[in-house]
Amino acid sequence: MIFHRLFAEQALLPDGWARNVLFEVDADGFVSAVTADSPGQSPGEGAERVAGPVVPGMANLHSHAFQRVMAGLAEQAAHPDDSFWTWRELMYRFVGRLDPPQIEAIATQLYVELLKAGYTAVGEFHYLHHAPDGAAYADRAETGKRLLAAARTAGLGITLLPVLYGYGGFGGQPLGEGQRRFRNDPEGILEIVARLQAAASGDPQVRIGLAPHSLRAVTPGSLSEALEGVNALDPAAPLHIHVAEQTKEVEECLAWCGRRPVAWLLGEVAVDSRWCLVHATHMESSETGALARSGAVAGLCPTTEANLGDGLFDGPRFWTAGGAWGIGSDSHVSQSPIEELRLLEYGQRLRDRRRNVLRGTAPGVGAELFRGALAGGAQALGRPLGRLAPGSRADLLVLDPETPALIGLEGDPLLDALVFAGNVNPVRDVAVGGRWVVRQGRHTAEAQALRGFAEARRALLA
Ligand code: NGQ
Ligand code: ZN
Repeated sequence: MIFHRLFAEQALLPDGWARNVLFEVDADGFVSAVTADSPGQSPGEGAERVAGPVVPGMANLHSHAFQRVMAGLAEQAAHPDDSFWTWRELMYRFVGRLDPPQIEAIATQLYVELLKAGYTAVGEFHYLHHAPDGAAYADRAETGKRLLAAARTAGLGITLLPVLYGYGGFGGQPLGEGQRRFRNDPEGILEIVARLQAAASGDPQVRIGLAPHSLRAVTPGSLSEALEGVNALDPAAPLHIHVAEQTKEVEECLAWCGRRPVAWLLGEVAVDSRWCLVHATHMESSETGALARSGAVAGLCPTTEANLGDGLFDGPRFWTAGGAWGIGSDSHVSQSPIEELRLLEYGQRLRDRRRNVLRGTAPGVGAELFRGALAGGAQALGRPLGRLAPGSRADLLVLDPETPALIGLEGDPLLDALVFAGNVNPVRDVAVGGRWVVRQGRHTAEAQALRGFAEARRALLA
């Protein structure tokens, strides 16, 4: 049954830009048909003519939603050696104060913002499972369900990745005080996965995966036990892990096993296209090539990696090797896919003192970045996203044809301008599963979401 027909004068389809495109969307929010060069100026009856060029919605493959409430609050110099690790201490202090309704309120605000900026799906890397004293809630999946509720309220697609977090460092070191809320053994996290799968069953907007937090937070035994368990529940479940974000992690991994984190992971675990390796900042060239060949997605989070002083990904080598990649907003110092893509390229330019570094087959660098992040993001989230074709989700953006950055442009040059000059948000309307969630830059739930967020922020600052 056709639920909705949309007509766009210009749209980015899997094979390239097309004109006069008629999209048909079914009642479950999947694209059921796409017809380019649809006859005449008056398309088939009942079609809604959209106001500007249409592109697929962007995937945000890495989010810790609760960190939205502390974005911007960790920018005061405290020690001469402020670092990722001192930021993490501050983050643990915020974590200790949040209750489930606040977690939901913060996530709702974040998800509304992500939609307005052009993300239509998120990968939620969720480790804040338990009460502040470390005790499990009556429903072990309580906080995960809060995130599903926030995504539903906002209308955002979600791949929820419950996190296995068992240890405080390599070799099974005990957890610190600030990490008590994260703690699960394989059995505990698999129960959460199963409960969330049941809660999400039949919902095409939701997918459940699993995320070992990092090699710091698991042992080889707990990792393989959790992977076996999740494969029994869903053999295609997306698998995400933080890896090699900081040089200290690389040093500690070398001290523990004599190998670097990415090398260890690729050598000991069957890493394939189901996997997303988040950050993968510090790799030797052999690791970069091997990661690209594994088929896994590199989950790049440029604004957070810059904010936390991580380092720069070796883009040229990974691009040459044909690696898959996508973007995430991680700690949410930015909610804009444009800013992530731009900073990804700018970091490479600043390091290499060259221009147009992350190039693909087509000349446009912005277009290459936009397309690459659509494909890798869809892969990492394990949902049919990122392409406007039959069988995929009808998640799309209508760009504002009146925004100065885009005026007079079409096709790939429009994407170049979007990425490198889209400073005023050029996203006008957003549909997820064929339903409008943002119209003329406004989300229907934005006022309510902001009130909930303001309350949570006030409570945290009190
Ligand atoms: C996180 N964030 O899990 O929120 C981490 C910090 C850690 C980033 N890596 C904590 N950006 O890695 O131990
Ligand atoms: Zn992260």
